[in-house]
Amino acid sequence: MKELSLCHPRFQAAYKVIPGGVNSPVRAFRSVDAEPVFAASGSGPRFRDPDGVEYLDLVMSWGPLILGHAHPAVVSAVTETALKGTSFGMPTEGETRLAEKLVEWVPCFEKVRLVSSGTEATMSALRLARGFTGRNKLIKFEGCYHGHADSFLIKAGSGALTLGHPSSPGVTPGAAADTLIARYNDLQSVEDLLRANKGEVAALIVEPVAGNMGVVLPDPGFLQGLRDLTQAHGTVLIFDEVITGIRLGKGGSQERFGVLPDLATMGKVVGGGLPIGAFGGRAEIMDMLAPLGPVYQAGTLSGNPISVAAGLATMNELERIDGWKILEERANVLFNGLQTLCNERGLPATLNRIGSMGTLFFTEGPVRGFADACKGDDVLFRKFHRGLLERGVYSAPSAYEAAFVSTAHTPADIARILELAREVIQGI
Ligand code: KE4
Repeated sequence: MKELSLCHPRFQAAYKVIPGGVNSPVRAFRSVDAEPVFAASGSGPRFRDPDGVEYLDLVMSWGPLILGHAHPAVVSAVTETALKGTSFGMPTEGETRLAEKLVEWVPCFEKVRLVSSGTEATMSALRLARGFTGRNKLIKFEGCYHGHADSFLIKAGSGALTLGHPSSPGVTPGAAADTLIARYNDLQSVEDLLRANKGEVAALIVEPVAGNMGVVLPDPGFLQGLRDLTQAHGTVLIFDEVITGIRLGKGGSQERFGVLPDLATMGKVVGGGLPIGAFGGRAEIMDMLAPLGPVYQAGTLSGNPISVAAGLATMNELERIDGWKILEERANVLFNGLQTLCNERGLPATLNRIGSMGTLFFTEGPVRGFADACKGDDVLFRKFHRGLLERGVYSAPSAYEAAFVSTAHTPADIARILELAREVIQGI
């Protein structure tokens, strides 16, 4: 059993100079009454903390590490590229190659622009939709998270929800007034907002598979319903595929569910663990972007050669090994196993999953939206999280996040995780 630190000097040192000791709030372990685990090195499905303690990782940097930590193909691409320079502020051919691959893989991408984070991708896509339509308002869904730009921090998910501030102070009333909130899997709530704000809604942004209230799947017909409603109202439909892009397949959710948005945003896997974001869609809309059009968007490190190399290496390797087949097989065993263990123990538990992402909610199902997700038993969640952590399995320190399987998680690793989870669940 791992001795969890209560006030480790390394956390004290971080806490003195970094707010909360972390550079992103969801890492803070605040909702699980513990101090964050520090990482020192990673390899495959595992990482070690600075004391050399090893963990099996089910967070995988919140999604980017679909091939596992320090995959040789990614490390060599990064190393070779860095030796030739790290940034130029000029076009490079690698950016063209990554853009070409994204346009080839992602159904709605006629053109794509690379940026440095998912937040940059979503905020830029929203500005573009507003510029294209000449409208101001945005519809988002309660519990969905699209990064930390002002317009999105209204009833947001992920860390904002975890820490109890789904609507952040500092967002002006003006910004907040332009953000309308609908309920996930409730088309009527969307239609009501579109009718009440006729001709004023520039964009509707949705996680086609929600990952930030925990994993919540779209009901059959929900995404197509959004497509039809936004089409009828001249509203730009944005799929936020920062989590699902590439992870759910070459074409992400739009391919899996056969629904074509006007724009889509990506991040995480596209950079293979390096800082990246991307947004793309119909050329008619994308060509509104400077320098072609009047909608301004820019970035010193946009299309950074090293992030691009890591992303290309990741996508090429996934294609070479048919990574999605491996992910599906391994995730099936893990997620079905966890549900079975909870059922055998008689715990109220619902495991929502698609492909290699999933969330165990400690509540009776179905979990179809934000209100359901919030019914999860917090005490059970904390016991489960801590029990796994003490046994060397690192899962998300928040009930509103996803577990991610990588191609590096072998069948033996999955079996080991289930063996340890059985111990925890039997002890709850
Ligand atoms: P980033 O700016 O963190 O690269 O991406 C923002 C973002 C946008 N859209 C979706 C659907 C996202 O899930 C995210 C970021 N995800 C969170 C975890 N679910 C990042 C982890 C963190 O905030 O530290």
